[in-house]
Order: sequence, then structure tokens, then C-alpha cells
Amino acid sequence: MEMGLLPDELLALYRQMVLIRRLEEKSTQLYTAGQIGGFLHLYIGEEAIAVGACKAIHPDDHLFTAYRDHGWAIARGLDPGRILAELLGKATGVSGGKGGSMHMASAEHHYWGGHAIVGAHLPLATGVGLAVQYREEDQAVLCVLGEGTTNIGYFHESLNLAALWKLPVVFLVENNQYGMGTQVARRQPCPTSLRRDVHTISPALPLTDKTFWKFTPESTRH
Ligand SMILES: Cc1ncc(C[n+]2csc(CCOP(=O)(O)OP(=O)(O)O)c2C)c(N)n1
Ligand SMILES: [Mg+2]
Repeated sequence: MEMGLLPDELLALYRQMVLIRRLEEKSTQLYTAGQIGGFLHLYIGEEAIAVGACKAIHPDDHLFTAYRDHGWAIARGLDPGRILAELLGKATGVSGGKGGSMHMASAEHHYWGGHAIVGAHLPLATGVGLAVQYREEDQAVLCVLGEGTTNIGYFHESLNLAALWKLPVVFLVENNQYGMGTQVARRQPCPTSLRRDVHTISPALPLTDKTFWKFTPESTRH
């Protein structure tokens, strides 16, 4: 990894990835045992994205994610015990036990969720980007989405305005080649990477799935 990180920093990142993996494994057990209500979308295999991205952004920056949010919550610095409590629907959870797996959030960490509706957070992130620009603040907005979300209208509306108004929003696409259980070639005629060409935005960074994370069918089991 050529990021100029010290061995201790790299070790800390690795520990965070392992922590995410262990929490996801425990979550599966609890879900199977019927102790977690609602849905449970796991982040197994994608840990490096959240850990790497959260290392790169500033604590004051804003973060929006889709529903595979446990790993992002950990990487953003939320308390793992309170994340687990949220999964179990306890009042001590990060969202007071009312959000569950897909709605982790923490105003203190500028982490605005955890969104279950595909693409719903993209206009919100764009709006926060507009607010930051309007107030002349020095923050960025990181908006994380799955590649399946590039098929949603909100994707195009949000990227269009963000590009037109030059908003400080980074859209990070987690391309695991599946939208839940549907393989990319079964639902769209072109690779996801071409979707950006309809908007005037920066080219995708070369963070390929091959380099940073590996998709396993198990990761979309729930
Ligand atoms: C508006 C909307 N349509 C459909 C769904 C059902 N749905 C849940 S996840 C998903 C696929 C999302 O794929 P992707 O963005 O690639 O995320 P991944 O599961 O790979 O992390 C769909 C269609 C939904 N939650 N919201
Ligand atoms: Mg996907």
C-alpha cells in the first residue's frame, strides 16, 4: 500500500477490518438465532473499503451510506458495543434501538446513515454538499453506494446537480457485481463504470474489487 502509512497505522487499519469481520460473523449468529429483528445486510468481504475511506476523510466530513452500514459505522468510529446493541434493538444502540441493521447513525460522528431505500441517500448527500458550499464551510461529503444503485433515478439526478454546481461530494461506488442476488450483466447493458460518462465527473479511482476486496455469494445472503 503506497499511502505513506507507518506500520502501526497499517496494523490499526487491519485490526479495524478484523473487528468488522468479527462483528459481522457474530451478527449472523444472532440473526440466525432470531435475536435480531428486520433485515441483516452483511459487509463481509468489503471491509477494506470502509476502513480505507474513513482513514482518508476528516472527522468533520459528512458520511452517508446505503444499508450495509455496520462496517462503515465501525470505521467511522462509532462504538462497536452500541452498534451491536442497535442490531439487538436496545435503547443503548447508536440509533436508540429504533433503526436496526440498516439505519445506524450518529450526529456526533457526522454519520447520517444507513439508508434502506436504494439511492435515497444520494439526494440527501447532495443537499448537504450544497449546504456546505452555501455556508462556505471546509467539509467534504462522502456518499457510498452499491453499483446496483447506478440504475436508480436518484443516482442521475444527484450526480447531475453535484457536477453542475461543483459540490464537494464524493460518490464512492462499491462494485461487488451484484445488486443483492442479481448479477450486473442480468440487469444492465453496460458496465457500471460507464455510468459516470453521462455526467461531467472525475473518472473513477482505480480501486478495483480485485485489489481491495473479494465478493463472496455469502455476503449477500441476507
Ligand atoms: C427503491 C428501492 N428499490 C428496490 C429495493 C430492493 N433492493 C434492496 S437491495 C437492492 C440491490 C442494491 O444493489 P447494490 O446497490 O449493488 O447494493 P449491494 O447489495 O450490492 O451492496 C434492491 C433492488 C430497495 N430497497 N429500494
Ligand atoms: Mg452491489
